[in-house]
Amino acid sequence: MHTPFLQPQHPLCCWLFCTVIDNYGDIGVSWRLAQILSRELGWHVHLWLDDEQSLAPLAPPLPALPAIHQSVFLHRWRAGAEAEDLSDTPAPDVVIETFACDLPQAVLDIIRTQRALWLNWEYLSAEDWARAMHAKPSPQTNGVQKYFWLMGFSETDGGLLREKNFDSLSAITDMPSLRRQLMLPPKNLPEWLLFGYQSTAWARWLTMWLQHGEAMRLLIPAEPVLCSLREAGIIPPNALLQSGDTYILGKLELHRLPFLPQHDFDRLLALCDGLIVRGEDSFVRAQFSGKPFFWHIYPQEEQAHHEKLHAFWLLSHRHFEEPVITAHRQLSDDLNGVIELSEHERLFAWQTLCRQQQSWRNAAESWRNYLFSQNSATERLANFVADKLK
Ligand code: TRH
Repeated sequence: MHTPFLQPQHPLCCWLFCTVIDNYGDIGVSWRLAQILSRELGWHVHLWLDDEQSLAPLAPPLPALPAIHQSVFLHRWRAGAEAEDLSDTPAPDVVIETFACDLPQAVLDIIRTQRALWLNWEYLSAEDWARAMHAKPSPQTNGVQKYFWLMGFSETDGGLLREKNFDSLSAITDMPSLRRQLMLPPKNLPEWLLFGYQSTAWARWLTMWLQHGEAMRLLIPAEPVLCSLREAGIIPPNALLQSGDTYILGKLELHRLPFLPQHDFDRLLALCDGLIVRGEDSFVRAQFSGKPFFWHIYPQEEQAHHEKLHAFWLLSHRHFEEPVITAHRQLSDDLNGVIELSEHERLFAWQTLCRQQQSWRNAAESWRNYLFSQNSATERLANFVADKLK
């Protein structure tokens, strides 16, 4: 159920700090959050980055820092050590550290003296503990409370980052030009996006698709999947090195995609018939697309990601029917190394999903509609901040 969100009398100033661990997820979530806070809530957003090069492919062309870029003020910092431009930046009403990054002492002092609202924007999880921790305060050594913000999939957690104009962001108004941007030929085959991590599972899944025997175009935007296929000897070392390259394997057409700016990413998902996504942000966007998808989850120590994977699908599978649930769960576990199916089991599960593809599509749409019936993360945040700062 949507509840209206509260607008403050004057634009709030928000300081946002991001540490890039690896890949595009940390910066991808921080950038999306910064953009929505600025464009939709009208906040003045200052984002400190420790690795601006990771933002460059998501938001080109990136100017030299400090700079205002696409309505966000960008600055440099080194986690735990120093943040540039502090004295030239208006004092914050709200400070958000994404994924528990380590703020420098000068910033901690400003939070205390300004009595800024301080949040730790955590990784997304469907697990019960995440819902229980959401919006809970944790007292810090500088005498200030820090609140946990835990995004999630229900009414009682931190919600998901979703733009008000999601429909126009994802709408394909000019298909030929989008396909040109993606260096793709005209559509004549079912197309699946493969955006995942390095894994031996890719070779097994290619074998599965070859055995299935139906023509498919596999769209591959990043190196890890290709590295895995080269290492397994499925494709030669010199295949698919450049964007736009194609490699034919039986009835499969493998296509190397260029990396798109983040505001075009939803259109790529909308163009596909099915998706394999990873990490956090692409995982959420796949859900918003309403397309059949698998989640290649970010691997954690001691296989902690297996529980996270299962917690999500347990929730989402409530919108699915048998036999799609069983086939989908088996393949998801196989892709993520929870189990290893035999060739026969894997093929059988895929064929089940193909036979039931309408049911699978309906389930994906139903899950999307359930998510869209809720307030977004930033609508919830606006209410939380209005309440805490009153
Ligand atoms: O890149 P990711 O794997 O990122 C992460 C990090 O590894 C992080 O450390 C980890 O904690 C986290 O996952 C769970 O996956 P993610 O989150 O999906 O981020 C990818 C971003 O890249 C997302 O914002 C979409 C964007 N993107 C584009 O903008 N254009 C593209 O062409 C592609 C393929 C992706």
